[in-house]
Amino acid sequence: MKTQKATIGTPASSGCAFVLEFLFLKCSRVSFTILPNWRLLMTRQHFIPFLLTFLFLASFQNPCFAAEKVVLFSGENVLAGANHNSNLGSSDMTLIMKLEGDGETFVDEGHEVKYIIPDKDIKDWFKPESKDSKWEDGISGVGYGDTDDNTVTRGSIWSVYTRYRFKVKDAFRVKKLMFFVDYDDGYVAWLNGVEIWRSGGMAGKGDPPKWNVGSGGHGSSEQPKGKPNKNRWGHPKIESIEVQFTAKRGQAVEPIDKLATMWGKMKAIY
Ligand SMILES: [Ca+2]
Ligand SMILES: [Ca+2]
Repeated sequence: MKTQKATIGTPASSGCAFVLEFLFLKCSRVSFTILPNWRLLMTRQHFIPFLLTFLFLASFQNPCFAAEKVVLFSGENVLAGANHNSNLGSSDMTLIMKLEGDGETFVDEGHEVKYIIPDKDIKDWFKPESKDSKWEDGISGVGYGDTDDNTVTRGSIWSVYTRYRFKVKDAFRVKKLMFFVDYDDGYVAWLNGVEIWRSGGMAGKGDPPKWNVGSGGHGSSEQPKGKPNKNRWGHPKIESIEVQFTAKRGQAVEPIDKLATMWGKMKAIY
């Protein structure tokens, strides 16, 4: 199993953060050994205004400062996955995702899912607040071929969009958030609207792919479907990453039970 560190949407792990850290360390000690001419231009009292100005300008000029952070809420969250096929003649398609925090499973094979087979681009469909009430209901994974999908779609399709709601009791207690994926042929995954990872065959890191883009070839583990199949995540074809995130209170979306209660009250009134 290949494990990597997620870098999309995590400014702290970017190269520019390293440069800033380097400048801060050097400047705060007023050593300037690497940039000796700065000693003539700057004193300690000038350092803070300089650093603030630098950060302000950099936030406009360097996209790494504008990167969105992955957030995990103490409350309702949405994991979204786009599954892309290599071509319309492909005999199989699979996307099974697992998200766990410190060993507690939030999403896995067998989890309830809303899904749609798009025939055009759907703006911001992966964002938590996007409406999915008219999408199909299913059980993860969604795909066809290889008898590894709990929800079987038709073939000859470019993509399937999937959305999974899950609750976290206390996001501040989660130290290690892990994402696992079994896929054929390509995917992009978002947590609460921010991309956390995509397969190597999916170009355009950070941008949602068009609905009819091909993914390049990649085979799944082809482990039989289950709810979940516990053998799946130990298979050598499985890829995993540790997701860097920020914990927040609140929630990405209204809880389903709250929406149902509100709808029930409205029906009772009218
Ligand atoms: Ca395929
Ligand atoms: Ca499949």
